[in-house]
Amino acid sequence: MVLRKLPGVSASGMGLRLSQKFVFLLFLSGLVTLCFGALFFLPDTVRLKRIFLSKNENPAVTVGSDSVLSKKVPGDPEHQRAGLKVSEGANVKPKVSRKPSVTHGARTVERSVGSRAQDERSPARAHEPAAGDERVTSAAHSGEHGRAYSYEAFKKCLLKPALGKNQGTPSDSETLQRREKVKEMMKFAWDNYKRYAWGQNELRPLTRNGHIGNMFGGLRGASIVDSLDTLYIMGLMEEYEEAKEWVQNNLDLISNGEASLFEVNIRYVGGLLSAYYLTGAEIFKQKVVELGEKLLPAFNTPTGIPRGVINLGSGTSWSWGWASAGSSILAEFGTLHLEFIHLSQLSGNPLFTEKVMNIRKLLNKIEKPHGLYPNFLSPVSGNWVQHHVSIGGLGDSFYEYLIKSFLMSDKTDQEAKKMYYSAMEAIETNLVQKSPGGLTYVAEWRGGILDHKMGHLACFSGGMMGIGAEDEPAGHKQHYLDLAAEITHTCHESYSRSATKLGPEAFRFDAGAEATATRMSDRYYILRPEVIESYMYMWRLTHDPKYRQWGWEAVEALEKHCRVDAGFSGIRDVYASTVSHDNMQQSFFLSETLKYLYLLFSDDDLLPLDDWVFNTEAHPLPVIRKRCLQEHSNTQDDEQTNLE
Ligand code: DMJ
Repeated sequence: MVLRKLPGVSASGMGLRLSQKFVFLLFLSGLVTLCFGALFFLPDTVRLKRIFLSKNENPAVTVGSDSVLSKKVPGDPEHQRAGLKVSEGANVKPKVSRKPSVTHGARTVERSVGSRAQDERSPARAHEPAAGDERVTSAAHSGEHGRAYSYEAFKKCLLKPALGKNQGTPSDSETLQRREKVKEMMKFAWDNYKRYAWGQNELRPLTRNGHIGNMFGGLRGASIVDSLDTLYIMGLMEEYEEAKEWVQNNLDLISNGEASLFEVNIRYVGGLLSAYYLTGAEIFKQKVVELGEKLLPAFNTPTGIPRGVINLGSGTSWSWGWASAGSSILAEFGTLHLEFIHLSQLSGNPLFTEKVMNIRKLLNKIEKPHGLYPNFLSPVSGNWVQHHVSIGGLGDSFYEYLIKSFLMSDKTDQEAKKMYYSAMEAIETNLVQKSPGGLTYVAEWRGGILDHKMGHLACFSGGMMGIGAEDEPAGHKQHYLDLAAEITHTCHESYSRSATKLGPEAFRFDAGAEATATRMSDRYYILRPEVIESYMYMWRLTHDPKYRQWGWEAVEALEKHCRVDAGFSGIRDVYASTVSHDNMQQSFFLSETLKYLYLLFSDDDLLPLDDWVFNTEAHPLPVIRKRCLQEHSNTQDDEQTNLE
């Protein structure tokens, strides 16, 4: 209908005067307010009320945690907005409190050897109170967010049985014997932990006692949680049952200690998640969701980039003292994605996914020098703090989680894929080098200047580039496979050039060095897995027997130099034929090193790579096949309804 403007009649075409229109609008807005107000008096069960009011019933101001780039607050602490605790009950107005960050003096904490990302633990605090979030309590507890997770549906969506046709038992006797040897090493490491350090975090095999450390915020039993899946896949069922029972009865999550968000995530969250997916035991699901919720306050920063350290009791978080200008570490906040996506899956709570997608969004948008991702980022401004780039410590598992996010999403997460391949391109252009002796290595980059060093931690990248080769967009699959093989070869060289046949913490390619450590402080080996991890992936991808051979050399070296009377220990100098032990059996030795060795000597159908993705602590997490899961859950719902 075309409205014609008549003389003396207002443009509305309704034939009303301005004053009449005003009265009419007043009446209309009064009516709307009245109707909306009436909703509050309806009983909770009325659908209309739930539709209009549910979201805001318990308003939580999640300052920073949900903020995205547009909400970025300048670096001035005055601008850091504090999150709010939500009062119980509906319609309680949130109080907005502004609190500048408080920087405390650095405290001396023990040297950490457990992380690619962290070499020192002396956190200086920058407090920001935990923000309340109306969605923190998950469906696993409240049943508010979607239907309960269906383990049955998950099992149906796997392409193959998790443990293979025959637990991955290899048919040739030599490989079988080697696999049995690795299993014996696991049992030996476990038995000694159990005997001398049960319930503590790690075993000190020389002094025959336990170690608690300060990475896990008062949580105990790191070796137990880290070992659950390894024991299970090796068929050490009695030991697995002991471990499960300990989790059930003794894993106390009510802790008030200061934890590394990264370490708790990769070891505890990762360990419990994979134990749940492999066994279906509800206790693991319950514990992991509860623990996941305790980590959420770390994201309450102006950008939503979490800080490195969190008090699991109060939710207060702060940055590592050694990280320049209160920055967060790329390999720490970039290594949460896999676990947090699964936390949302299991709990039905989308908050976990939102937190990591926010990190992704920021990293995708931010300008990158030469396409590279520096290792330090301010959680306040969302800007890079220093231009140090490394595929080893501080950066490493961020890249790993990009490609694995893509694989774990059943290859639907295109953003992760794109970011991964552009990062690889930038790394290849700027960091990948060939030594005079023909060894390919990945150097580090400090504001445009190359540091010709590769850390043991960086040796995981052979395996990573290998699994990434398949989906390389420009059809350069073989190129990436070759690069992966060359890097793995270089890392093997770092082992074979030492007296012990174990590799140093870092090796160099300058001043005449070729894959050897030049500094005393780089000569140690602490039972790390990365080189063996790459052998395992390269074996699966190529079936070149040299990878099994190299793995076996590592077993022999571990047995000869690291096995002591009461467990396995790291060594201080890989070039000394008379070794000095560091008296520590790291939990990742049980979780990663021995697991990767066991898989190396197993058939490929034990944890097949088209169904499982390993987190950075070697905990297998299943590929999420959304449509399939939905279909099977629907079928289950229908069956349920038919029964009723
Ligand atoms: C493990 O905890 C993980 O692999 C982490 O990503 C890096 N450091 C150790 C093993 O070296």
